[in-house]
Amino acid sequence: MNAPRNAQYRHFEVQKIAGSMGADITGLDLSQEVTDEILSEIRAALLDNLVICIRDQNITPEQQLAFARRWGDIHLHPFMQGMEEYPEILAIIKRPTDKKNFGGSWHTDQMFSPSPAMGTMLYAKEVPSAGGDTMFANLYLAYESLSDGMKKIADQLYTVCVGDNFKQADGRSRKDRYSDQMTDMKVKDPGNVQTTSIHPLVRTHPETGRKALYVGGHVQRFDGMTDEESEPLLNYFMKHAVRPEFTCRVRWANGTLTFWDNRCTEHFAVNDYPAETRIMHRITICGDKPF
Ligand SMILES: O=C(O)CCC(=O)C(=O)O
Ligand SMILES: [Fe+2]
Repeated sequence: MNAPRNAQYRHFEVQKIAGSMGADITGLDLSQEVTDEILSEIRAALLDNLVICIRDQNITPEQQLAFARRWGDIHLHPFMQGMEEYPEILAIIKRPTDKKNFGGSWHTDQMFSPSPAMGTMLYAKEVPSAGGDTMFANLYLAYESLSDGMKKIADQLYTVCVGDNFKQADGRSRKDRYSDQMTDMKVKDPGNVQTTSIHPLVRTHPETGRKALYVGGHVQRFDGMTDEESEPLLNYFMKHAVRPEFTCRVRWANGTLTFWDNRCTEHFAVNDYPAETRIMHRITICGDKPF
């Protein structure tokens, strides 16, 4: 469980940002060599806090990629075009004229893939003067707080997760929605990459062994049930998972690198900065098949 504030970390300071999850890390410089010892301490901070905000960084795309590769292979987004010079980095850009933002609903990354992203690393290049925060929810607490009766039901369910055409999108494809709403985000054809997958609703975190209620906006329905049959219970789980006491809210500054664990969290990028620009550099790390 969560460590007492700052107790076990030798290489940097860790300060929790909410009661249930999330921590700021200061005193770490990712432009310098990250030794195995430092890396294992960062891993401990991530597993304890689920979302870590490494503050005050000044790193190049190469340095961000090198740090990301320490965690595993880079996961390429099947629908989104990476940066021209760095295809493994997705520039998340919202311009003052864009009405929508990327990630503006509760979801966990690449849940539609057979092996969804283990983690996502977002590096803030340009943030609005206020707003543009990202909210997170702790899916361990979402599961652990269910009654024994509801846990038994949840334990048996599997979700059908779909990468395009989510229900909230009025049946419009990503390409259609994004091209007129997010001018600088380029959608690509996923080709033959699998973008619909079935996962257990309750997944076990491969490193901590804790169970999490693995829900997010990509879930279309429960396996073996119709959309209509799934809806009431799915709505319940979606709403329950983001109860305020399970969440934290990350306030960005230029140079913040936030790394989150998609295996036990979901997130929501808040779209509350209509006339400003926000630019992030995003790298996702490959994950395992949920069990
Ligand atoms: O821009 C953000 O704060 C998060 C966007 C998002 O959902 C993601 O990068 O996975
Ligand atoms: Fe996301």
